[in-house]
Amino acid sequence: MTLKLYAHPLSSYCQKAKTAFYEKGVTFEEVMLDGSEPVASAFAALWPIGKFPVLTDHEQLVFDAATIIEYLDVKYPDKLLIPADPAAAVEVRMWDRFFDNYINYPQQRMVYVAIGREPDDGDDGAKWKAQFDTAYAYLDKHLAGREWVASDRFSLADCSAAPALLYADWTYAIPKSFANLWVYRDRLLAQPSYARALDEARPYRHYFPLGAPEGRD
Ligand SMILES: N[C@@H](CCC(=O)N[C@@H](CS)C(=O)NCC(=O)O)C(=O)O
Repeated sequence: MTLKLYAHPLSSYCQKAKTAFYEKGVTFEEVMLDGSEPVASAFAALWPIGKFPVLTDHEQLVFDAATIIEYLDVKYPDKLLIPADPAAAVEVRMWDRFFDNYINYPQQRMVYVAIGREPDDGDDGAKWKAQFDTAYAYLDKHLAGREWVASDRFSLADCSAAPALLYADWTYAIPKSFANLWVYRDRLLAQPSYARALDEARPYRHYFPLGAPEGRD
């Protein structure tokens, strides 16, 4: 297999990348990063930054989930996840950034505080919760009358949104009053490409530090 994705199924950014592979029907080998050897040492040598997912294609290394999806679109242009039209592509990339910066970022901070990896401000995550409140409200408004977040077709931005909204809700529940957001989250969960990535993570759910709630997937 030429394409190797260094990943862990539970990781939000890995699910984002895997959704793109499944959406496009591109086969790859998942190299499991669970801390065990010899993969752990090989990965540390390959990518000392240590964040995953990382893709290798022969000698080519591609890091960052969004860039991996860009790379797939260039190499396998059959079903583009970033529209060919430059203005439409800007919209898709912009919304991809929304999920990384304003949903995944506070979500990761709350988890990292919970596991003691980052300092606890002693305010029960008030700063991050306020960011979620703002982002949820903005998204709910944006999604009115839309099927997908950034394009009339499933795109990079939806690959980003699916795991981001799964874990955001687990971390800081999305209020039921945000009906557009809930319909969109449910639509993402039902998308076969994401459903497959999510199913592959089920055996590892008990590792989610804040506890995986029942019935919210
Ligand atoms: N900007 C990176 C972020 C990747 C990232 O934060 N991955 C997490 C897993 S979801 C990770 O590597 N955590 C391990 C660590 O921080 O050491 C991307 O888009 O791929």
